[in-house]
Amino acid sequence: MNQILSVDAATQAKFRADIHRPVFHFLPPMNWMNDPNGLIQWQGVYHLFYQHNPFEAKWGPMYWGHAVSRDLVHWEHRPIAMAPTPDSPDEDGCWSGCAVVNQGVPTMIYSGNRKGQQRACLAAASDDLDTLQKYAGNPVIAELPAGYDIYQYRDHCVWHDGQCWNQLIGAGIAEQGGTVFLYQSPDLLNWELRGPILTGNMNKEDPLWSGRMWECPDLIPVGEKHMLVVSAYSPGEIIYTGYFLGTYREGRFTPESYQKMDWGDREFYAPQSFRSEAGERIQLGWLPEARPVEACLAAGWAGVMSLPRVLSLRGDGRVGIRPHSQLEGLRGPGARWEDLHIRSAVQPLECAGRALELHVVLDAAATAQRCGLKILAAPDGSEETLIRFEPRTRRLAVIRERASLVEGCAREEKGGLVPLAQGEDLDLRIFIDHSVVEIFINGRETLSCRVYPSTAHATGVALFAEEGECLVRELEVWEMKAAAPAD
Ligand code: DQQ
Repeated sequence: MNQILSVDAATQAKFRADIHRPVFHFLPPMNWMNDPNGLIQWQGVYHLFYQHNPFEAKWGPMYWGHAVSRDLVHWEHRPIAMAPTPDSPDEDGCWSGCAVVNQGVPTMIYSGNRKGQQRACLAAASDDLDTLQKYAGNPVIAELPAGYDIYQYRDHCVWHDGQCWNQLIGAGIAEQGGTVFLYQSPDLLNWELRGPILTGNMNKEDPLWSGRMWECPDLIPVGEKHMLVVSAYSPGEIIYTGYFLGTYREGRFTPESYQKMDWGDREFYAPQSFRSEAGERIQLGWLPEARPVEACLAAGWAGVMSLPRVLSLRGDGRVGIRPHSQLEGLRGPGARWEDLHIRSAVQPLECAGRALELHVVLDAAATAQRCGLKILAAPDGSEETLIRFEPRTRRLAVIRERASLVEGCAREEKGGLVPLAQGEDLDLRIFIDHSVVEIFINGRETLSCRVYPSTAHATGVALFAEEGECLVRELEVWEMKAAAPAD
């Protein structure tokens, strides 16, 4: 498996004709992808590794796919970087992990999967990161934490604090809930358990149920605070990714708040972040499919990477999330409108497409009961996705009831309450990429989900207002250029 997956001409043609396959989001040459892994910028080059089943468009034996980029937008596929080794701790899969630089050597810490048990393993990278050499002494942590009734245990977040290496591992404690264990080490090889930095409560629904275990923990310094990002998991089911905002000190995380990382729930999962050489905190997440497995197998691909997001702590003490500025380089021809008054009507716009960026500024004090945009809309209304705002309640949602005529695609709405300040407009940046809709809401929240319109002409965009009026102060639309490298 030391070659780049070659995609035959017939499959390439099939992918080009596939109206659901994104063109400016990253995805592997073919077959299955899930979590981003080993994110790092090394000697100027961004490296994205990812959970990959190279054999089929469904989850299975996990390999590490690999791609490189100079701008986080145009990615070049590299050979598969890691495969399971028979009779070893990762014989059944190389599961998720992260990258650090150890004495000048980029090094991966990942979960080796053997007979349903995951253990921390190490692999050192060549200078171009194309080759990952597994440590002969794997696993580096052989036993589960003693004294805890562990329900699942895997995934890694590692950093050096100037004195020693710190490693977080996600887990669940039976009858309690998700937890994150802290270990420390002088050399990445010998680890000592320090204990949980935070444990959830699976019997608590408020403010959100946080699942039975936490996958893919990520501790992120933002300003003078920390985000602790965890992906909530329940037996056999991914639920959503949440984050605690609080402070991390001496092995304890003290949360001040907890909320969803993205309102798409399971449709944005297992994100990982890294610090770029320019000092930005960049996060990528997995956008799973929301259609039946059979549809993925027939399509020959499954799983998309989110756009690169920049995280920060804003002046108002909240987390800021914005699309990386490099994405602006993908903008093609555009159009701009100002002060559009929509009165209990649908106003089609002279723009259409499956690869678009829209920027909408809407007066949040509209009298309409519901207003917003229709996208991926067929002229006869048989298929359409609504991005709908209710000024009275401030709820923003993506309505997928009629997004697709195809059976089995997700139809439930995704949404949340936009925490707008007095007099603040609703400000949306919306990225549409075939089956992906990614929305950045007032630079603070995101909503990502998948839609699968089936008709070739379901490309329309319209503004609408129901039972009243709304004012769109500003609307900008750009056609987005394809960023995917030629397969
Ligand atoms: N995916 C990996 C695990 C991780 C899960 C396996 C999250 O390491 O917990 O493919 O999606």
